[in-house]
Amino acid sequence: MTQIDLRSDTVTRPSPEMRQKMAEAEVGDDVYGEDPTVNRLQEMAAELLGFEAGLFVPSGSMGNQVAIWSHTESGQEVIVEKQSHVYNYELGTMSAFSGVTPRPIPSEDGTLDVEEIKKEINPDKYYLPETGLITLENTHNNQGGKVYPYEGIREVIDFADERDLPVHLDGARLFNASVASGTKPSKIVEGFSSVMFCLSKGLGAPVGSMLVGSEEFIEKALVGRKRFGGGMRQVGILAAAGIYALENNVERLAEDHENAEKLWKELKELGFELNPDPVETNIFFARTDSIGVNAKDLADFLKDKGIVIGPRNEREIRFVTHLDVTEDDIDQAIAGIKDYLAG
Ligand code: TLP
Repeated sequence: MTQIDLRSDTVTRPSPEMRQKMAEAEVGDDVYGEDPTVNRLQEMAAELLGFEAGLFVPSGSMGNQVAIWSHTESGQEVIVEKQSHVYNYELGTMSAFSGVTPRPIPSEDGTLDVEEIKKEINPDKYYLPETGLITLENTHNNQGGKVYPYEGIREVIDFADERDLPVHLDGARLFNASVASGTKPSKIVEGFSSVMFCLSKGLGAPVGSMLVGSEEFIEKALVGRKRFGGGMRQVGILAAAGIYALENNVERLAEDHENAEKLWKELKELGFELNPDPVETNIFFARTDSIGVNAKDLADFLKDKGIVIGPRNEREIRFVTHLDVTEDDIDQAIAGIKDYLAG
């Protein structure tokens, strides 16, 4: 039975057309910088976002962590939003591998208030840790795919410029933010010191993320990637999937957003408490205790119908749409949830 998988946009499978491009890819040893397909993808990503250079990395986590390693020195602090992926789901790697401490700032909606950032930067005293980097996340996973407002980004970047601080963007779902807001990706990322975005989420590639920045930054990141065990060889077969994804799967993210909205509206009518309200991109969270439903029981019920959802605990489910979920699949998921509630 084919499954309707609403757990994450990481579950997408490469399409026959993408596989064809992968099979035909020209390859070489990328540790020697000799894989023409990887080189093409790196140039393409850099150009698309308005940066000097790009680097293909195996995962989003590695991209973020290589960026942190490249921007900071051991003993420094990194300002992060408290619900961010770099802080919560990357296993303390910034401390383990880069020797830096995260300085988390809580927020209502995943965006950082510049006044709060100011408070978290230590005065210039030799016995206090120095801030080495600020990271932002757009769209924000733990806030249900919320788009970081453009003005909010500018405020953080202007402040960081004044203090001569680098700012890294975890843009795992940058293209979702771009499509939802109608803002070019290169405009969203203007002024950042580095950006990571994922090819293997909504864009539908099987593996891989990109890091972009200045030439100097990417030279350093190349060392970091090798040190973290991410130097890859004839990896053009994966880069070809990334090129295909960038050429074919960006604009269609709008369909994922429409599907998420359809599901969101139905669940709202059924009485689920939803975050964000309204839904902005391809992710949202549904509180099931608001209607007396156990999220895990609902997940078990739907699984038997070939619908896979991701309860975080007994009270909350994350729903994510992506290119392997059609409008018809959404209708089936809604029907399944209604069946559960009726029974
Ligand atoms: N997110 C995954 C899980 O790790 C939670 C998902 O299913 O959403 N930044 C952001 C904002 C992410 O959401 C993720 C992955 C990453 C970085 C890391 O990417 P990978 O999984 O490629 O290391």
